[in-house]
Amino acid sequence: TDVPRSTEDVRDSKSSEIETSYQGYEDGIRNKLKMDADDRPKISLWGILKSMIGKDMTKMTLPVSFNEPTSLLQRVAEDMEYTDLLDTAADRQDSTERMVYVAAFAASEYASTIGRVAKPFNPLLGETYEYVRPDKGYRFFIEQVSHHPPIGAAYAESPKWDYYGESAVKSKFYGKSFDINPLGTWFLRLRPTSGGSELYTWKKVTSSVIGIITGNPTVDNYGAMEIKNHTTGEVCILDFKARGWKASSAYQVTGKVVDATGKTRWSMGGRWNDKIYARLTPGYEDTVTAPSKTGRTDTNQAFLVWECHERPTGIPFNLTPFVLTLNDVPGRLRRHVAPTDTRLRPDQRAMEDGEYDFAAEEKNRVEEKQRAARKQREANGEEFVPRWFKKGRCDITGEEYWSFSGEYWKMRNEVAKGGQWHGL
Ligand code: CLR
Repeated sequence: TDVPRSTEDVRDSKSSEIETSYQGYEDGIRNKLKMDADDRPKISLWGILKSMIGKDMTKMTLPVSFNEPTSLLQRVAEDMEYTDLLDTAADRQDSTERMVYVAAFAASEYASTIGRVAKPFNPLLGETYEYVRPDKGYRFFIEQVSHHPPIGAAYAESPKWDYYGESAVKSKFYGKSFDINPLGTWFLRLRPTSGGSELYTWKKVTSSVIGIITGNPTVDNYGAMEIKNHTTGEVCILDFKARGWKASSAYQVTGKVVDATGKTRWSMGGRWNDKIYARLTPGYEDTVTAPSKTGRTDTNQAFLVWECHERPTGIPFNLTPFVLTLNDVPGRLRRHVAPTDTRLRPDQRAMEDGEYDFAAEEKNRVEEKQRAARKQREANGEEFVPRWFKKGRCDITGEEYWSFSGEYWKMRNEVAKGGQWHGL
């Protein structure tokens, strides 16, 4: 029989499980790439793309110099840059205040899209990527579970929360803009300090490359994001304004947190490339009692919820300091990651080291190998089965999702003791 466990017990057992995955990460994070500047040939995007109007990204063959040395799996791991917002959310007493921090987390990942007009490497079927941060107390894992259409299934966990979902995008080049529509739902299981657990869901907004024809390509993110707390019935609506003709609308985001009875409790606003603030709706001051550690004193004053990390210029490919930690493979880590890990891809490594011709050659080679494997599967009448995720249905929202058993981390522990990766 299942004895209901206290939030504290769940947090404790999560914490000791996650700690077993710290092996290999003892050397800390890197703060630079091997090369100091990328000297990719500057080619006009429009010159290459003009013949591809109407196509989606999977049907475009572009020179490797349009790539950046990340994979789409690692672009999903970029969501992890501001997980401290989730830790803070869990510590807040009031559920509408928790929502403010969860919403800021959902918006925070867009800051790093600026200046990144480049194609991430397309993950191979069955490719995996793990990222563990002992200093932050979380572990992240993702597997490419489908190639056509490309789908990644991700699962991140920490004592105070689990964050999981499907990364699948529909893209289309319209000539004027190149639009990327994320389709999957993201789930957040929060374990508040005050007890119990809450389920939040949301979908990501549209990313778009604009200014292609004028030779000034820029990434914009726009659309409405609805973040639902299924446990309390509270909702946050965030509206990312499309960059219009006026410079003043660039990066703007506004929003509100609405309680289960439809009353607005918080208004939110700011810029997704910089800062996001929240202000309590007058009349609800008494509901939020816990003193906020963000320095908010007067409840009627807007307070800073999130601030973008510094963005030093001059990092190759316009990467951010967080992103450049993702593809690092320090000596001690190499023997811990699965043989399918992105960090071991020779083409992406070559790109990172500025060896563009070799990157192109290797990219061709691994993609050919993947094509041959698919033909072989078809000939045998077999279908690809994801190794670490299974399709399930969320019993709260009724939606399909990718369920993760945690087996990846268990096998990783076995490998550390001298075992072998198997079933890959
Ligand atoms: C946006 C946030 C989502 C995950 C995600 C998936 C696809 C990414 C997109 C993000 C950002 C923009 C992106 C896109 C794939 C291609 C596109 C990187 C990270 C770039 C800007 C397109 C470049 C155009 C080429 C023709 C050079 O959670």
